[in-house]
Amino acid sequence: MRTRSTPTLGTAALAAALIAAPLPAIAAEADAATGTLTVTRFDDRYADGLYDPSKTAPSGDVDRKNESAPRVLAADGTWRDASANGDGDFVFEGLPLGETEVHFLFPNSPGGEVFFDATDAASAADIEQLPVGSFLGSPTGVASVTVDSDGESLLVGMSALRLVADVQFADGEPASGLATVELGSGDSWYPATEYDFQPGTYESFWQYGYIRHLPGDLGVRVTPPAGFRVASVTAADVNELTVTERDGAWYFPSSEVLNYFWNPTFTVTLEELPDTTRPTATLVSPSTAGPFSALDIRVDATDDRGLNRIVANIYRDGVLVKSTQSAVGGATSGTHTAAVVLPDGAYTVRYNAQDLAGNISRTGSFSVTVDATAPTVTVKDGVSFTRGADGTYDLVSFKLYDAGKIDRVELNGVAKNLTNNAWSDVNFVKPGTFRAVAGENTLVVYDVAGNARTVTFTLN
Ligand SMILES: [Ca+2]
Ligand SMILES: [Ca+2]
Ligand SMILES: [Ca+2]
Ligand SMILES: [Ca+2]
Repeated sequence: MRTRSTPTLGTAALAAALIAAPLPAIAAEADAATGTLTVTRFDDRYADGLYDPSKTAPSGDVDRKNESAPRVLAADGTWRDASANGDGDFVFEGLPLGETEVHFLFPNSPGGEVFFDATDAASAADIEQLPVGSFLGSPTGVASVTVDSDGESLLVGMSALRLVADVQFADGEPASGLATVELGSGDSWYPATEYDFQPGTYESFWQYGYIRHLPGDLGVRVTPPAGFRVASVTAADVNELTVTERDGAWYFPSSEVLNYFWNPTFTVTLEELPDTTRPTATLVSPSTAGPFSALDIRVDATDDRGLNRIVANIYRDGVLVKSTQSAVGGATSGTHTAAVVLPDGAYTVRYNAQDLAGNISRTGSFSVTVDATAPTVTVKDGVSFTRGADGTYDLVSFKLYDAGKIDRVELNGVAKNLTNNAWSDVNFVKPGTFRAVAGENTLVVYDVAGNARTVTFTLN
């Protein structure tokens, strides 16, 4: 809690004020028309921008007239002085007509308070902040009044409200380094800067220190970082304050603030925007239709926020025969692999990925063939093809068969590529042809899927 200090008017300034007193020559002009200006100033302790001592602030305080004398710069360029009368008002009589300035020295100068013109105001929306002027070098709030012979009255209030915004993420972590946090009062928004010593806490400053706010609706608005939105805004001092939203900003009425020099705090909570972007899933393997002796499945996936799982399901004739998946645990990229053994046949691999929000990627589909059966090799009959029997031959020919197609053979380690066909042949093998040798020979027959059948035989 602070106490209000007296105006910072030093001895030298007082002396200067006396020297600047009205000049007798001007005051004595015989028929000059003059006017009277009555000034009332008040501390807006029930902070509604109006002078109404019948209303009580949460602290128990009420509006109170302030008897620190304003200084009047009359239309003739002279400074005028008046003491508070019995009602606590200042009556300046005999003022020359015309534009007149009324200066209010800051109790905690400069800028420790804000002055506002509440003359004829029906609500805080009608008050107007006084610009900063100067009385003998000291900053003042300065009101301008046109004095006429009917007399004028001026009602000026003083407030010292501060405003702070604590901005945090939903997990309570401070939202540090935000580009745009603004605190508002009157018709103004003030960019707020973050305290070095308190991350996530923002306040508005001007050349004289903290911005002091006009009574009325006190507001905050925040531009959340990309991917976030404002989840909630609350405000409190020692009590919870009533916050309402309009036009993307949040306000509470200053009349709820404990006292007119208090420092209420907004708490702005940011949350991540919902994840509406689905993952992408890519089939890395198989990359051809096969046939494969076994399926090596690999699906890679990515998501903007985090993956839950990657799935690859295998169908045969539209019926699910095998389901495989990997949990990813929230990483933004992941890989699912599965080695699947299946009966021979034609299959469809259907694959996708799901993110943590439940969005599912486009489901990909890929057709493959499984062939886990090795080729069959039979010795051909007929004397022109084969001479000999039971694994020992002068000449031998082989008939090769594979439903998934014969690809190639190796005879004694030497490869011979064959046109890929279900049926194929290796004919007229005898020592000296096709690397065949007298004695033991080894024939390995491969199908397209890589399955191999090995046959050993002896040539005479
Ligand atoms: Ca008030
Ligand atoms: Ca997503
Ligand atoms: Ca086969
Ligand atoms: Ca081939």
